[in-house]
Amino acid sequence: MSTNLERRQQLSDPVGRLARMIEIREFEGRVKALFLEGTVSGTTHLCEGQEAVAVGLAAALRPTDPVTCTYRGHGVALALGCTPTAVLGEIMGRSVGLLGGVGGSMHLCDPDVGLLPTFAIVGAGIPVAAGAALTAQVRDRDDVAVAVFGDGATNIGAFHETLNLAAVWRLPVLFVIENNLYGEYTPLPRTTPISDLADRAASYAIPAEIVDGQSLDEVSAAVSRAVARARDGGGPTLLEMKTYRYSGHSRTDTGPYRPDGELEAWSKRDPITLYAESAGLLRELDAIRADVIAQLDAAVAEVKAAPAPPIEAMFRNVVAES
Ligand SMILES: Cc1ncc(C[n+]2csc(CCOP(=O)(O)OP(=O)(O)O)c2C)c(N)n1
Ligand SMILES: [Mg+2]
Repeated sequence: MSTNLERRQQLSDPVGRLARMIEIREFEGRVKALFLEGTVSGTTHLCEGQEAVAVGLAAALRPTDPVTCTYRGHGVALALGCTPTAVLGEIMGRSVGLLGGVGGSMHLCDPDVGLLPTFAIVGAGIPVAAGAALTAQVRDRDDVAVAVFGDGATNIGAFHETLNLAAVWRLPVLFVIENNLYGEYTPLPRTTPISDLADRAASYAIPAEIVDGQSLDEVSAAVSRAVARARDGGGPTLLEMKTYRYSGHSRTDTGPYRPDGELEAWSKRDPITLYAESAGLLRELDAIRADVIAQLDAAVAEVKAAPAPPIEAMFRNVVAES
C-alpha cells in the first residue's frame, strides 16, 4: 500500500490522474451505500461529478501548499494523497481514520499532504487559507495556499472580507469556487444575481478565470498559472470551476428539485470519460477501474475490521500540552 506522499507523486502520470478520479467516484459510491445501509451514522456530502477539480488541483500543487476545503471534501483529500483507508476510517469513526476516527466525514485533515482541516461551516475555510498564505509571506516561504469552496459560500461575508485583505496584502492564495449550481436544495439564480461568480473578483482587483471544471487538463492549467503568479509575488487569483454534483446535497437528498434532463446533460461531459479520451486511455479504463475497485474493497474490509477509538480519545488534542 502506497504512502500518502507516494500517492501524491502518482498524479504526475496520466494513468495516476485517471486512476485517482475513478478512485474518488468509486469511493463515494461505497460511502453512499454504507450510509444508506445504516453502517455509518450522521450525514455525508458526496462529490461525484466534481473529480476533475479535485485531481486537477492536487496535480498542480506541491504537498507543502496548504489547502482548505469543505464538508464535500472526500475527493480533495484522496486527490491530495490521503489513503482510502484513512479517509473511510475517519468517515466511519474508526481508529484507522485520519484523525483517529473522532472527526467524521466533514472533518478531514492531513498536514503531510497539505490538507488543513475541512470545514462544515460554509465559507469558514476561506480566511483560514488566507492565514496560511500570510504565514508563508511572513516566513518568506514560497508556499501557495488554496481555499476550495462552493458557489453558495461566495454570498458569505468571510468570502468578501478575505478577498479584500488578500488583495491589499498581495497574499499568495488561490480562491477556487466549485460552482455546482446549487447551495443545498436551492439553484444559484434564486440566491445570487450573477451567474459567473468570477465577476466578483473585479471588486477586489483580483485576476479571475472561468474554468471548465469537467476538464482535468483545464483545471490543472488554470491552477498552474495562478500558482506561478502567486509564487512570484503576484498575489491572489479567483478561479471559478463550472462543475456539477451528481448526487444530492447530502446523504438522503435525491435531488427532486433538479429540472428534468439536467443530470443527464452533465453526465454527457463526465470528467472521467473526458480525461480518458483526451489522454488516450479509453482502452485502459476497465483495467484501471478493476484495479481501483480491488484496492477499495480491501480498504473497506480493513476499516470495517478496525476498532472504534477508545472513549478517552475525545478528550485528547483538545488543548495543547507542552
Ligand atoms: C454558515 C453556514 N450557513 C449554513 C450552513 C448550512 N449549509 C450547509 S451546506 C450549505 C450549502 C452550501 O452550498 P455551496 O457553498 O454551493 O457548496 P456545495 O454544498 O454546493 O458544495 C448550507 C447552506 C452551514 N453549514 N454554514
Ligand atoms: Mg454549490
